[in-house]
Amino acid sequence: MRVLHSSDWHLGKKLEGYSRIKEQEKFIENLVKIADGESVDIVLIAGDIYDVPSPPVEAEKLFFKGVKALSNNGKRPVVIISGNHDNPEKLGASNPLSSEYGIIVFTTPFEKKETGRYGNFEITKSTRGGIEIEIEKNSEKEKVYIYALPYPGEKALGETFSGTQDEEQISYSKRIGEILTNGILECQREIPKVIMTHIFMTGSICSDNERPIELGGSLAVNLNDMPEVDYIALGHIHKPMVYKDKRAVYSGSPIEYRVSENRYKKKVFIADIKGSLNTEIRGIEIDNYKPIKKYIVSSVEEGIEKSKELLGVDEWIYLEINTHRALKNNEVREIKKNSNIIEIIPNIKLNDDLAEPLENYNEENIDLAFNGFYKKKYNIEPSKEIIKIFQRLVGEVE
Ligand SMILES: [Mn+2]
Repeated sequence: MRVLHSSDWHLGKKLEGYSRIKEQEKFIENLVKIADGESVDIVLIAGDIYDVPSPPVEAEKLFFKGVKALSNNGKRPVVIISGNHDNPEKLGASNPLSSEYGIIVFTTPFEKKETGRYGNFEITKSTRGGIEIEIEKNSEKEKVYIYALPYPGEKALGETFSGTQDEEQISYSKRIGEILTNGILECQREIPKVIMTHIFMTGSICSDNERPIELGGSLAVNLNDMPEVDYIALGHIHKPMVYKDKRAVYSGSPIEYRVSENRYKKKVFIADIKGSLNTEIRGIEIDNYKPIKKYIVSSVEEGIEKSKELLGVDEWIYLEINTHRALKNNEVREIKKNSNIIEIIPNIKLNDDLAEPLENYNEENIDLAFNGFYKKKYNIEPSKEIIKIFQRLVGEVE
């Protein structure tokens, strides 16, 4: 049985206010091609479908269109869980319609699904949080048990964890391990078993030497507390990661959502599940439709040059400018003629030692004093707007 695993789509997510929907559309198109081209039997999407609880309409449209295409009109089961970014009720609202297409959305922990026909396949058995799916492949029937645990935060679980930070951490990890182990034990048949959940997991990675970044304050689950199953489809971390020993995989987000994510390739994963813990896992690299780049230049002039040089280059650009003075409005406008420059980061090295304390001046010449102070500090005359703001602050104009 061949499973396609993706997560953390964050549909509707913006970058510095700029929409990413076009890139997200391209990804979904690509994903459908992969599902068809690889003759995938089941698609798993492990949470954070949307970026915010009330996503924009274009994001919802893309989701509906995308999962319908992935389901191949009900021939291919698509199983979805909610992540910490999703509004569970909103995500599940389409269930009565989507189940006709074989799209199954788990929104809260321990949800029990109805057995029966979904699209062109059947849920032959269901438990609290688990489903046994029967599909037909090459005129033979195959079964898989999927235990789905949507984002198990304290609120969703209806449980709180207390004690010292370490104790809290340990009891959370043990509890999630217990829920997953019990969930898997509910299926007593000798069929492949799959877990999908949206958690922050810690543990060693065998495919490379990198370890997941520690997220301050987040409750994490230790890999050792996870049960042995044929595949664990994880969501939450944006970097693809494979925990070989436990056949646990973070597919990661499909497109770069921050400049820090541009150091590695984005992926989706294919798992060939043969049963008895024999699973072949491989990542498929996703095209980078519009990379996020950061350029650092050493003067305002060089910044303007760079902006011209990058005109028409399809990248999201952060331009960091090392300078001894503030940028003038016309310079900002010049740079922003390149609409791909989404943020200018002026790194101003101020002449702090030159600045005299403002209290040396009296009220009569305070404008003059401000002018002098600003000039010394930023090496340019303050603009009219800046003077106006200053005057408003000292209460001279309304
Ligand atoms: Mn998440």
